[in-house]
Amino acid sequence: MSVNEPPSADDNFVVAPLINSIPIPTQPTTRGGLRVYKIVVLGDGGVGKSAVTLQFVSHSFLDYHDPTIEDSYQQQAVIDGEAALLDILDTAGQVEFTAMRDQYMRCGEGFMICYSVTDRHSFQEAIEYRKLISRVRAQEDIPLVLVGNKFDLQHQRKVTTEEGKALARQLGCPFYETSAALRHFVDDAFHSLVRQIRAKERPQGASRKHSRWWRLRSIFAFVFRRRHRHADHYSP
Ligand SMILES: Nc1nc2c(ncn2[C@@H]2O[C@H](COP(=O)(O)OP(=O)(O)O)[C@@H](O)[C@H]2O)c(=O)[nH]1
Ligand SMILES: [Mg+2]
Repeated sequence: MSVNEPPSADDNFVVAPLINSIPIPTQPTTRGGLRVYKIVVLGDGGVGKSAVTLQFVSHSFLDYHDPTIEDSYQQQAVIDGEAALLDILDTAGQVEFTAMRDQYMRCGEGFMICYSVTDRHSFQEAIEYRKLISRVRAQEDIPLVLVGNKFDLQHQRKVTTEEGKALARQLGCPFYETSAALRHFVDDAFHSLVRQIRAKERPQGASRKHSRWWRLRSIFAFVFRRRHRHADHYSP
């Protein structure tokens, strides 16, 4: 994983006041003409963070994924007619605060907080992950989505849909019950984050739609990148 690498030269950085001296990117990153959206997937171990991420990027469901592996994945998508490159960090480990976690919390533009509908403790911990984000990005309006995964396991359900909705209301974010196994609502959850990041960037009162030329250009970049795909990594 490359979250500890120094910022790339073409990024524009300022020093975060008061919190500490790790720089926060101030300008959106682009790669190969595509806007890069840095997404961080958080949640207790075993809730399906890796399964949801891998379903999104590779359309496959793995029965087992090493729970200690923390890695990043890139996936291109056209969302609302606009191409995007999602740079997704699938985290591993506990909610405890570490220097490395602090760093990617600073660099993430959108956060997916996952729990499993079959595991009440993971649901209770979701709020702790929200606090973890607030600890680093206290003053910011952070794009966030709450995901209750494993909704295919109805007979093992311990958290109701209503409880999930109520927590999402409390957190002020969209809510999806997903199934990584069935690939239900996985795209919706990631796309929702990209939409929130875009909405945040759009100047107040600006038109929702880009010009036809801009959209064509972004889709062209999408197709071009597909052909010339190379291994990139999550970079702050
Ligand atoms: N039935 C079902 N099992 C799932 C789902 N998502 C993950 N799992 C299983 O739950 C276990 C933990 O998933 P994993 O992605 O490794 O969890 P992580 O520790 O949060 O990354 C694995 O055995 C997965 O196959 C789901 O939506 N439905
Ligand atoms: Mg995992």
